[in-house]
Amino acid sequence: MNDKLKPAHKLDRQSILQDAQRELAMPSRRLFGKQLLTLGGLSMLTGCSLTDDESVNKFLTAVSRLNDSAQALLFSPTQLAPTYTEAQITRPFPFNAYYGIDQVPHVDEASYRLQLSGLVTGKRTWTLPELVALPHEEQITRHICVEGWSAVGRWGGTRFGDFLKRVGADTSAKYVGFKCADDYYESIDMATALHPQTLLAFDYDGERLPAKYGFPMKLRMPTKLGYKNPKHIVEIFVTNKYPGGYWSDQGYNWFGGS
Ligand SMILES: Nc1nc2c(c(=O)[nH]1)N[C@H]1C(S)=C(S)[C@@H](COP(=O)(O)O)O[C@H]1N2
Ligand SMILES: [Mo]
Repeated sequence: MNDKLKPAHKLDRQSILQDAQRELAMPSRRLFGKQLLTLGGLSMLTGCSLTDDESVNKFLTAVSRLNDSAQALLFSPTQLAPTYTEAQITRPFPFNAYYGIDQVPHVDEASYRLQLSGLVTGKRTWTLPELVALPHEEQITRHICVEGWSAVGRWGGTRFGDFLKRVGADTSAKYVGFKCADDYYESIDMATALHPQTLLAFDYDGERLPAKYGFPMKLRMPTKLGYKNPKHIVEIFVTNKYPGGYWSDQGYNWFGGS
């Protein structure tokens, strides 16, 4: 990771440092935040998979000893998260949200329009059929939730970086933010937005995303923890002003790498 120091890396380091500073202001979150920052970074680096509580705990212990600068070095936007086989998919895949499954928002497909705003030249709206017709990819990856579970799932959709370029997003901007059909909101660094495994996902396991997993679309990032992956996206914006997120505004680590 020392050989490809692109501007995107520098941006990420800034985000990481910003995070670290935010955490210093929240002593109760200090250790927790550090753990979140590099759990997956370390697993990718060592090529180990986090398959059970014991391996996760070992990683957490190791990670908590690292200082912030070492953590910043662990993240690489060009490093790929592990992928899995069909047979490894967790069935049934868990549902999670800040509310119960009976309160999942139901978005009407016919009237649905995705809004784009901020530093984007193509400010038109998109219908779901138009989005689904974009070049398609599938991924089988592990979703890791800070609540202590992880699960392997299969998502299909279009590469988010390609979509951003298609709509004329300023990819030198710092952040991409998301507004959702529930009260959820999230934002990510541009390097992660452009990561090849970051998908604007319309499908789960070969079928259109069911409501519980984020209909009509979610952002799927195997390089980020579960809460960084917004479901029920209704608006995407590009900005240089830190937008925060539903959980990070309550003290969770913003970078949220898995
Ligand atoms: N809109 C929205 N997106 C969300 C959430 C939410 O409550 N609302 N919860 C997050 C959290 S904490 C997790 S673990 C995953 C759960 O996704 P799943 O239901 O597909 O497992 O969605 C994330 N994205
Ligand atoms: Mo989560």
